[in-house]
Amino acid sequence: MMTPASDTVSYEIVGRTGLIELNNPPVNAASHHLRHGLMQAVRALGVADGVEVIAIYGATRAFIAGADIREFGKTPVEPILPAVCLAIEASDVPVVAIMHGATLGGGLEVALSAHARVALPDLVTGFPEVTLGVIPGAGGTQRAPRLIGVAATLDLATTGRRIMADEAMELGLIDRIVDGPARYAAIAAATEVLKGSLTTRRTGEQPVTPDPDVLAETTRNLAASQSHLFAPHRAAEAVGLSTGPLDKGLARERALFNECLASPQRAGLIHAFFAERAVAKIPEADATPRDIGSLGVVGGGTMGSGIATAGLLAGLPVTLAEQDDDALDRAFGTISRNLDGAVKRGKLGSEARDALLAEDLILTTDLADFARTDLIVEAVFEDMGVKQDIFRRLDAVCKPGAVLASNTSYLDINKLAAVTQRPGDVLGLHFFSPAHVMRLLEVVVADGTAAEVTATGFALARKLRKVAVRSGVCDGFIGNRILAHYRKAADYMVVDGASPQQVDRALETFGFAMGPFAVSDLAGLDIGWATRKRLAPTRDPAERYVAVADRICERGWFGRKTGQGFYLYGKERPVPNPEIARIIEDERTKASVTPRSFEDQEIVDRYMIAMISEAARVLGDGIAQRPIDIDAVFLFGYGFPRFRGGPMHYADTIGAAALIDRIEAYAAEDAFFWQVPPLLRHLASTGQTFADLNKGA
Ligand code: 3H9
Repeated sequence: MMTPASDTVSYEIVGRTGLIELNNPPVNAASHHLRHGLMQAVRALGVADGVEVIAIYGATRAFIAGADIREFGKTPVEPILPAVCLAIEASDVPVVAIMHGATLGGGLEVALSAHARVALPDLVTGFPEVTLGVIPGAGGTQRAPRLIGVAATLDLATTGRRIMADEAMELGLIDRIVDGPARYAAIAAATEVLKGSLTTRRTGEQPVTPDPDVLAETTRNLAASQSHLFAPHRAAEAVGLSTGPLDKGLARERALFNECLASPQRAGLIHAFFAERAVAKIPEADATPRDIGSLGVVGGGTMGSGIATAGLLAGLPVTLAEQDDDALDRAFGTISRNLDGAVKRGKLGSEARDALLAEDLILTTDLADFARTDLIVEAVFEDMGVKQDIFRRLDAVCKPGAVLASNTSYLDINKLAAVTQRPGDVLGLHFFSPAHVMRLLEVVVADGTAAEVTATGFALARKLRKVAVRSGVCDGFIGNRILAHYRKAADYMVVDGASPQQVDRALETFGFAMGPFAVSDLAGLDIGWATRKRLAPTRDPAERYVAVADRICERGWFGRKTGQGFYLYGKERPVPNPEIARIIEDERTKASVTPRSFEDQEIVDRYMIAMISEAARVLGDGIAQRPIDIDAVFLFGYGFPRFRGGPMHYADTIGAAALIDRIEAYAAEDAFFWQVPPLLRHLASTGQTFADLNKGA
């Protein structure tokens, strides 16, 4: 009979075996009740009459997915995980851990403190702590080297790489792999221990061989490639100490873990982890999505081909339509190259690639071939008339219940829905380039979009392994609307005296994958040019306008694809285009601007505050549901530094009142651009943060 040790842990005695069952759904996070119960159970079974071996297993789909990261940043509640691990390791009755499903971070640390480890084939293990801004804090950096050596531990602990059962076995992290339900495996493993056919020993008592060369190399590599991150360096330092006495190493590991816990990067990275999951909480979550067994794409340009590639990689048969055979040939070439890239990255075998192209991809010039397709994404040129024409034609040929989506980056989905007889089936699915790689998908919900169609957009994103974020309709939706605003701040700074390279460098040092001018070159300067031309008739004359990018485009320079833009391409690495300085100089003269110098910090401040301001307006207008949705858009679609958590999370580190002070100071030079968003005023006057608006997410 099971005896409860806490509300998430129970134990029982079967013959000479003490079984401990962990049951903290969904993933057995090592929250306070689990730690407490595990400690109680180990102690109780350690002194129970006739118990000669203890086996621990999970009743959920995981052994233990790690520490409960919702507890980070709060006052720790005893027993802390290191104490639980010490108690397990010290037990005179041998303990065997059944590692299955997610056995990550603190979960692996519990298993390492056991005296033998048996895995089920579904095991996923490793030390993902650095991806959350911390390091293993319950002995992982000290015990793992005693089983798998310093080099392999350094690899796992500094990269956060997750490994499967086979690799864990090869490394020596586990003793054997067995089949069957976790409880049976626990009973079987315990029997083997009793028979002596599964050896037990204390990990902490095993010798460890120093590896100074590999330690020095890792430290050097981290300094070169991860200098902006806090945790990986501390993880390496902790692993380096594992060759000394265990107690000293454990104490130092704990101190380093606590330093990481207190760092703003930990808060940012954990916010990013939850952002990825929070975005799925939408008002339509209870609606039943329609079945998506096939995908259609209209348009075989970069975006259309990328979307088709994403569908193929997710196992969906794809039909792609273009105007003529030449365009279809080009699309086929792009999709083949995209799939080749997936083969190179090890995501796909070359035979599977050939099969996808031969069997799952249909190319057509006739929209009538979409008659049986479940969901069709239009990805043609950004022109309302052209897109409306496509929607009319799709409406005529698609089966009832088919979902009609537009990949437009800016245009009004309501106007597309209006030309069909089925506005409820129409929505925006805004992919980001390259569409088979970038994880963000904005699901744009129009006035008449049916709830189950929105739910279908989210279901498709799950299938494609993308992060879907719900957006309302406005010019540019969440991401591009905010981008259009803060991008202007970068242009203003360039005319006022900073160079594009300085702006890029300052923002890359802040943590962006690429600066805004390098991004424009990559995306193609013609894209922004087309948008500016489209919006020109509605531009307010009071708004400051910077024509530098227009002047560049007029020369036929569209960035990377033409070899020239803000930078020159073709050499090993891009170099600043000397002509740009002259164009900027002309613009300064025309606008009678006397250039001044900018500190890098001022560049970051102006750029970020412009971003936060427009984001606050997007929220205030109800285009984004919550601040955390905006964070997800920027983390997964715009190269925002993950360790900073997203623009709204970052805004909270400055505070609403301080943000308002800055905007008002900037407004002295340009009151049109720098306006305080009403939502920010509301937060300041009520003492709230953006995080408060996420409550319930
Ligand atoms: C650590 O262990 C530090 C120690 O070394 C030191 C201690 C002293 N805590 O992802 P899913 C929630 S650091 C709290 O959708 P999946 C998650 O938010 C930790 N909650 O499912 C979601 O909640 P909701 C090291 C957690 O099947 C629900 O569980 N461990 C945690 O796609 C389902 O999650 C890690 O870094 C957690 N640790 O993937 C592992 N984990 O339903 C982090 C999950 O309310 N976790 N939740 O949205 C993962 O990688 C994935 O969640 C996992 C399952 C692979 C486990």
